[in-house]
Amino acid sequence: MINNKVLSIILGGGQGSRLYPLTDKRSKPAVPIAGKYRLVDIPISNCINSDIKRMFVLTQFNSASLNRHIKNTYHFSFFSSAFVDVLAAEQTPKNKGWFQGTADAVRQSMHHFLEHDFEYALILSGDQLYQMDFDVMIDNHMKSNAEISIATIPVNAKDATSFGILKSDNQDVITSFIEKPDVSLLPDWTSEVSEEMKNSERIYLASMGIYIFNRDLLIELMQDESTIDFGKEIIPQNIHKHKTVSFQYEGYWTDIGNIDSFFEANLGLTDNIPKFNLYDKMQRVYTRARILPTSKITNTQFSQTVIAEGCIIHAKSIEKSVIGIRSRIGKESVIKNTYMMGSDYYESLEEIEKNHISVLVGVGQYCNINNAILDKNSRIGDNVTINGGKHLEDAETETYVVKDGIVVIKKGAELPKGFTI
Ligand code: ADQ
Ligand code: ADP
Repeated sequence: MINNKVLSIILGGGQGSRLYPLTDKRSKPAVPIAGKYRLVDIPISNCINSDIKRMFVLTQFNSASLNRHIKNTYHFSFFSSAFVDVLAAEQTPKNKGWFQGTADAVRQSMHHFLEHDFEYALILSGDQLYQMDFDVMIDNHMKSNAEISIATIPVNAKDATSFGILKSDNQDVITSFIEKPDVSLLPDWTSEVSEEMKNSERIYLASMGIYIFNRDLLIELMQDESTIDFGKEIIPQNIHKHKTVSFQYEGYWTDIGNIDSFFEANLGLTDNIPKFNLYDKMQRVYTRARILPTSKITNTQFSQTVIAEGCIIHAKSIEKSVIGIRSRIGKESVIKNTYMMGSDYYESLEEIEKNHISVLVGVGQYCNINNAILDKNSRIGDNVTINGGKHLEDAETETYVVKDGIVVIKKGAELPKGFTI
């Protein structure tokens, strides 16, 4: 029952626009992933699977879809102390209404946390794909008498510059830490890692942005208003003052903070043996039970495709794609390397007629779509071609954005018949 002593704090995203335009009309934790989930389902499910059932999600703004999702998904028994609460940045005379950074987000929400009994605060990022048992990490934190624990993972030189990199002694006590080191500094930051990691050149120990703090220490550290971020200030300033331990993890873990990594993580689910296992009985990923009908498919050739419930598909072929809930795809369309998020609703024949809707929600007939993300409720007319790839330069129009060669059709956008990208 140690987990009654743990309160989980999920950092739901800053002002940053790295996932734009997916975060244009919703807060980051509400971004749909893997066809039927939302980003926030990942840390919440990891907590539930680790028997941690008191969670706060900190977000810059309370989008309707985030609140609806949390309210409709995470129902706990009347007799349980479990909850998932969304805390949005509040405007007060002292601040302008945004969380300035991760530590500032925790500081501004501290009064909510302190209403609860807990001994350890587990601080998690909201934009990572992984399945981790926090129980083991908490146990390790207690056994090693640490005041702070950081979950760490070996990474290669290419990735090392985007993370906090650290070194630890043979007791796993962290002795030095540098946030996002310049490539020229890397030779000084290698660590002893397992043979397997060494063979794949993962010789730098990166912070996964997953922290455990003892309650009293967190209260003390949050009193210094000059600290904005955990990675930039709190961790480097405190490793020598308070026992900080590295908890090394070697399973699958990926940061999905930008369009490129988000796209790759989603399409990765179509691999023969995906690194992120949605079929694991013990590590379930929870989401809203929508009670959707089964998917109906006519004349479509599928390969390496993941498809959610409630779809109506007449496409010619779909390859290496993730097709989200309630997706509708017309005949003779060819879809490849695409994440189609699906739709929030079905349009009835009466509605289509009454509202003179010419481009229906979903993908029309004779379309050709490659290297794209189609956000929810988008309307792709007949004979549309979207050919994403490195040949395209970054761009933005009213209906779509091109980032790193990936074409992102905005939520609810309409591409007329014959449109070509
Ligand atoms: P980054 O991921 O670059 O590095 P940051 O941008 O601070 O750090 O984001 C951490 C998490 O907090 C993300 O989930 C983000 O969405 C969220 N977040 C950011 N600003 C926020 C705010 N103002 N309010 C609420 N949530 C916010 C961090 C560490 C590195 C570590 C990597 C691992 O600083 O040391 O290696 O995470 O991914
Ligand atoms: P989900 O969790 O299924 O992804 P959301 O919680 O974002 O979806 O919203 C789903 C709800 O959105 C549906 O139950 C539906 O009531 C509503 N909705 C949104 N837009 C429309 C629309 N244009 N017409 C009908 N219903 C809509």
